[in-house]
Amino acid sequence: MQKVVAVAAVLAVSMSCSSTDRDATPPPTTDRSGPSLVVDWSGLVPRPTRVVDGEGEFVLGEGTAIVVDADAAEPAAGLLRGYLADVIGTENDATDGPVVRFTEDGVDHSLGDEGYELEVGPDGIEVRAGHASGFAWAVQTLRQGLPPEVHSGEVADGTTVRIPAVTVHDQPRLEWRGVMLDVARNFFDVEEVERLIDVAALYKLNRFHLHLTDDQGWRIQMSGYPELTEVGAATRVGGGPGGFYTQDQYRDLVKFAADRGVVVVPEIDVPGHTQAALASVAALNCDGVEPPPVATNAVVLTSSLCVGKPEVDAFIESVFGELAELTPGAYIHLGGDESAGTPTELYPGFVAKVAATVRSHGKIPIVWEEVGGALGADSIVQSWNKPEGARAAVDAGANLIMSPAPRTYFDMKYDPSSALGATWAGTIDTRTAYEWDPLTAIPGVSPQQVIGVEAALWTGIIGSDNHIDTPEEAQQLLLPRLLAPAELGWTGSKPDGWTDFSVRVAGQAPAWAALGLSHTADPAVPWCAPPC
Ligand code: TNX
Repeated sequence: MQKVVAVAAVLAVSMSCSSTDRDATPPPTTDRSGPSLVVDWSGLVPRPTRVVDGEGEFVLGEGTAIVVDADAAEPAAGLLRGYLADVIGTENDATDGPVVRFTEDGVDHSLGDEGYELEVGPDGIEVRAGHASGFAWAVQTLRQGLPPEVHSGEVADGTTVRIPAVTVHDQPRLEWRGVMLDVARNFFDVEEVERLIDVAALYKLNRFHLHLTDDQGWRIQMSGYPELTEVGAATRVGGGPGGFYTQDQYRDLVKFAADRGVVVVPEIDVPGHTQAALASVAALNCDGVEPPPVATNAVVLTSSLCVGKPEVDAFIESVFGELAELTPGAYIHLGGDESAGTPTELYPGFVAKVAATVRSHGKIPIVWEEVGGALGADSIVQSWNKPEGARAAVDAGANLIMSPAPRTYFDMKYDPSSALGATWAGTIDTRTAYEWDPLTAIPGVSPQQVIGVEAALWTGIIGSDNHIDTPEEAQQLLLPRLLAPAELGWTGSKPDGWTDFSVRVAGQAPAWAALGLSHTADPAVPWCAPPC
């Protein structure tokens, strides 16, 4: 089925500090009279697998149609339409003129689920992929070049965009490219989370891990236990107001992400990090009488569900069952970290039982490294601190996600002079976040068992009175550093790659400003002087 979804389009694509052609004269290949913008393909983050320059250019403007030949491309084409909304003119159903065409025809199947080809020639743009996520990433490649005016909706009428002919052939190196947001210590509303999911998608990160529960908050509505959000969502670190996602809001978040090629990975952390649950549901405590209050300080406590109690088993079945039902993605994270309050002899059996519950609902269990080899094959272990847990996990047949704190914990300060952030895992500037390789980070672990990399934004700053409670602070801690794991996961790093990478990172700043995103002016990055 062929559908024409758009219309007069002005796609403005301009990249990097060196792109200064905004005010260039109109292109010779068109008689359109408005201003023209020029695309520069050199600054993409992550760098695509292969970019081959072609001859000539495509001039995009009023009258350009977006044609969808593949059902799998509908969400991506819809997004492109949205990105261009402020510059698209009247409806155009004509397919005989210049088009941006989404098609599965002629796709190179070796590109896998996430790969795509983007071919720009004088007559139009063809986007080829075999799956929805490939189309999604192709659109983000196009979008990433949009000049600030287009992101902010400040394009003059009649603008055209000259896109140099190119063929981009692109696919990721690693299947798991994630970012975690701790919404338990500090709550972020749906709009704020969607904004961060959108940033993740812009850099082709394909997993958004929501740390939904902890000592300081329970953030997802559960119909079996309404107390969890009535009591457990009331507050946040520092004692300010809390919040939670209704099931409908959670479904919306998941859909928002899915349309962008991003899978939401929800985490309910058990048996430790559970004081918000213990405060809400008295029966989860061993004494069952006097539950502790929800924590409001940024410390890791020794809370634990009362492992072995039938009420705890019923709770696990209910909340993980409900979460699985709400979550179309393949994964559920069950935490398992820092459970100092759980009797050591009961801990491995308990996490194995929770993992069995997750599997019985058709999902793949993910755990933090403390669980080690307790779950065996068909599980994923997230390594953050000590190599022993990761080694035990791979010995037992599990796969690894690499989140080493000194490289990926973006609640750390950029440098010792940073106002915001912790230092327990050191300081992490963008270069430190870039110059390592997830595949070889743990000696003795085979690269085949490392499925990817994930950055983490914890929002209670351990060992400090300050904490992250505004969206701007979260953005400042993520940008620019988040681009490092994005590049490592998609392209990989070269030992001498920092200079090239850092220039491309610097070139993103105007887009962030236009999108209303804050960032940190990390001195490690060669920011260009405006206008750039
Ligand atoms: C460790 S990593 C934690 C979190 C803290 C974080 C602070 C992990 C599984 N647990 O509970 O918020 O450090 O950096």
